[in-house]
Amino acid sequence: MSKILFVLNGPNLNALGKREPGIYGGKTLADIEADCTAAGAELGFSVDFRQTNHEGVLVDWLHEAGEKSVGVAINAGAYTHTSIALHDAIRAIGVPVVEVHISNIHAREEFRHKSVIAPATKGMICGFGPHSYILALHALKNITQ
Ligand code: CA2
Repeated sequence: MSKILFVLNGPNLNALGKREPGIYGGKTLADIEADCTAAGAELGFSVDFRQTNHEGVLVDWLHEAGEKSVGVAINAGAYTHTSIALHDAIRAIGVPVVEVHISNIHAREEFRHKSVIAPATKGMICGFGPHSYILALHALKNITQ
């Protein structure tokens, strides 16, 4: 049976492909899920892909990932910039977490430059559009070998 990777998505990512294509591209979250499922299978992983608009649900899913998965890719959306609860949850679990962003957060508004979860993660991939997710899966393959 394949090892499981969780790919977790935070607030407003369910709107991808419907607005702001100039920043986030034209793919929907369902398109990104299909790409992650296919790339994960090639890397030998089963991908559990989820989205929520609620901070506490992301905390619960991180804890679940700590029990059921070998690693996590997370795009925490705007909670990236605010959530000490997510920082603590990432620290609390024993599996590696890779932070993902579609846009280059450092090239945008100043309030997006700081990620409060980044110090708790193995690393961050940002700025490559939806391909950032695929790069994160490759990073997780590399660090979970
Ligand atoms: O670049 C990323 O992946 C972000 O995590 C996306 C978040 C943003 O708050 C972060 O700073 C960077 C936004 C999620 C999607 O928001 C949308 C807004 C309008 C239309 C479609 C999506």
